[in-house]
Amino acid sequence: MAKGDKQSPIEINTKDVQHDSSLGPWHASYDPGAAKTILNNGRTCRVVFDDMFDRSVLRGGPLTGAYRLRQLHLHWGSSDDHGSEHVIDGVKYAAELHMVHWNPKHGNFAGALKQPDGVAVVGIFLKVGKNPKPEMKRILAEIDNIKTKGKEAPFQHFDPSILFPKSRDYWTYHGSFTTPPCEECITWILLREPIEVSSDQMAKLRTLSKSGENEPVKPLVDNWRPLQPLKGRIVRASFK
Ligand code: SG7
Ligand code: ZN
Repeated sequence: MAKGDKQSPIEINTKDVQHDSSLGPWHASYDPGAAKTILNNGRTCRVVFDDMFDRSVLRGGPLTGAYRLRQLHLHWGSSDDHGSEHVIDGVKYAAELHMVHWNPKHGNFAGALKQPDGVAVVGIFLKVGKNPKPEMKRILAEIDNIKTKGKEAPFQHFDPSILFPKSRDYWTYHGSFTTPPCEECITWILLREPIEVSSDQMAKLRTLSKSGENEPVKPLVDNWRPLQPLKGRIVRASFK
């Protein structure tokens, strides 16, 4: 599937994007009680949510119906000048946060992966700046508890909507997961406005290890997939 026609990530060239006035606003309605654990799987740092019923959902925008929040995770680089998966007009951000939701009309997550409208991922860019978002602190405070591959810690009473930037403007296109087998089941919703983090916060993320507890430390960095060809796809924007 990784060689398909709808792969992610892509570079967004803002001059080629089509404004679509039919694209409405998106709404997240998240239950802080749905957060369960945070873990290091050797490839990323992930927060997992209870998705047994419609507790935390995303609606609107390019989507039909409600999609359930399953997990969020991050991609980052070995230094502040790269790390995001999507690239905007040649600009790479220090990191990219992905909130992964699935369409419950397909029964379960595994079923949703097989459908073109199965999954919706909200992507938020993290930019290094002077006014870091305090909301990232909760996640970063747990890094020391999940240093090595396979470590997991409780992560409860967390509303991930605190991580959204002020503006709800977004770009949207149809693409894939960025890890094998790269199923082409994702409606990407990429937020135009990045959130700010500090260089120290980025450094903290890079202290995670992709090796296990009793193995030599291998820094978990550069967990982003390279850009994939657009192959005629049109990226739409919710804004002018
Ligand atoms: C991260 O990104 C993990 C994966 C995720 C993958 O490596 O969060 O999740 C698990 C359960 O390992 O893959 C199927 C899936 O969610 C790709 O997600 S992404 O396309 O949003 N980057
Ligand atoms: Zn991702």
